[in-house]
Amino acid sequence: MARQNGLIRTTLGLALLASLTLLPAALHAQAPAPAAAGAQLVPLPIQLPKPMFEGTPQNLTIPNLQKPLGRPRDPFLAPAGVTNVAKGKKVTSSDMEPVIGEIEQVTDGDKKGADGSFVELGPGVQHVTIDLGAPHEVYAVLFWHFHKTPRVYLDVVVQLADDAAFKKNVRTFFNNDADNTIGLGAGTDMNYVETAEGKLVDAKGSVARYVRLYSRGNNANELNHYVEAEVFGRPAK
Ligand SMILES: [Ca+2]
Ligand SMILES: [Ca+2]
Repeated sequence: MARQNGLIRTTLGLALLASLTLLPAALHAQAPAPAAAGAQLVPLPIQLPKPMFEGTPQNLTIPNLQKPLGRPRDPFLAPAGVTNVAKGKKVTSSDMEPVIGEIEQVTDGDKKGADGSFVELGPGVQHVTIDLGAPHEVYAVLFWHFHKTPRVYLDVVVQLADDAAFKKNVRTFFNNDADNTIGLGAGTDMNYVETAEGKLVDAKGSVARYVRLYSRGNNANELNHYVEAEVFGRPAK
């Protein structure tokens, strides 16, 4: 009986803990975004590279593929003063000896997309991790795997975390690994065609020091590429 009581206490304790854990999330969901409380919202100062191809590819047989918008992406609003805080920041990777190029090219500011402008990582699942150097409020992650020709990169996942090993406070903001090949959980986001606009992922002002991007090859080959990755944010208060 004593044992049973102990079990009940433990269960109640866990239930209480769970409700306490859920509470801030529920509050956060209802509260206006931090910026909405008086701060001025302006479009992100995004600088796009020149497009390297025109039109929309029709022959891609990729499941769950997002239809191209057919016009420029809508401006993404964030507090005034938010900039690309990833430029020149340290990048590490699951493949520190790239097939082509250097890992530093992920944040070197060159996003032109021609040969020589991207780093090529080995086949299969690979990731790159950007260290912002200190905790930042992150509003958006914008990245170009490759935009010389239309391609679809597979199992794209974007995460933020408090530590370089991605153990502490890991948050996922994009995941199109529908069948959980990578093992980070099945994602519900759509596949998309790479263009000069890059892929913009809303990170909702979350505070983090580390940003990680996963992929698992693309529709043309098993290799992984990065032209550039940008993180729009500002130092956390
Ligand atoms: Ca670059
Ligand atoms: Ca998959």
